[in-house]
Amino acid sequence: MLIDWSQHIIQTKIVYYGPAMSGKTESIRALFKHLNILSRLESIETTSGRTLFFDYGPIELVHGDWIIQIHIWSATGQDYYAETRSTVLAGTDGIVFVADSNPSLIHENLRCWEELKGFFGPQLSTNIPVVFALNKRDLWPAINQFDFVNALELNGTSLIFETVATQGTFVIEVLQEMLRNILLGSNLAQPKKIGT
Ligand SMILES: Nc1nc2c(ncn2[C@@H]2O[C@H](COP(=O)(O)OP(=O)(O)OP(=O)(O)O)[C@@H](O)[C@H]2O)c(=O)[nH]1
Ligand SMILES: [Mg+2]
Repeated sequence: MLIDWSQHIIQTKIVYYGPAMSGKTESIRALFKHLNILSRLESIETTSGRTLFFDYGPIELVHGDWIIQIHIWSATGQDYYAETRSTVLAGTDGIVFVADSNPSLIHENLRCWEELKGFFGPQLSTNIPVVFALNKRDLWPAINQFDFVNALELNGTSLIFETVATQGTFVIEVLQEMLRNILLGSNLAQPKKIGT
């Protein structure tokens, strides 16, 4: 995170991470759509609409006399492009882990979580805030939070939101929680309102 104390500008980077097709791009799209800045989102996709390398878009919000510039990225979940993921993660201040709620995909979620811990070490959540978006809650069956926490061996303080990216459900709340955690670590006050 970059803090310019003279201009009162904070720059921060957030990466949406998770297994293939869990809804990372859809979550970011819902976010930018909600903020009416969808045109700012750049996606590098395959011809079939899968993320080839990343999605990227900037969000700017005002909090008091501070300007917060948030750089939002998503990594591709496809293993074919796995080596691009560490590049996208470089220098991130926070991670939104977008998990698929389908119980049959719990091993994909776990594998991806282990991969992430492999990049940052077992102390990942202590060093970098992680917010979980347990996505696709509109589909059945959907894993319950208790089983999800157990399978990934998360602790009881993990921040988990049940999202439906295609409907924009809880995607703003996920970002707010992420920002709150990033900014708390920087000793700056919490943002209360998201806007452009
Ligand atoms: N029903 C439902 N479908 C969803 C939801 N979120 C995403 N999808 C669909 O799931 C598919 C994959 O979503 P993406 O956002 O492209 O997934 P991704 O995680 O970016 O995938 P990769 O970039 O390939 O790793 C798309 O068809 C989405 O429309 C959700 O909450 N509910
Ligand atoms: Mg994607």
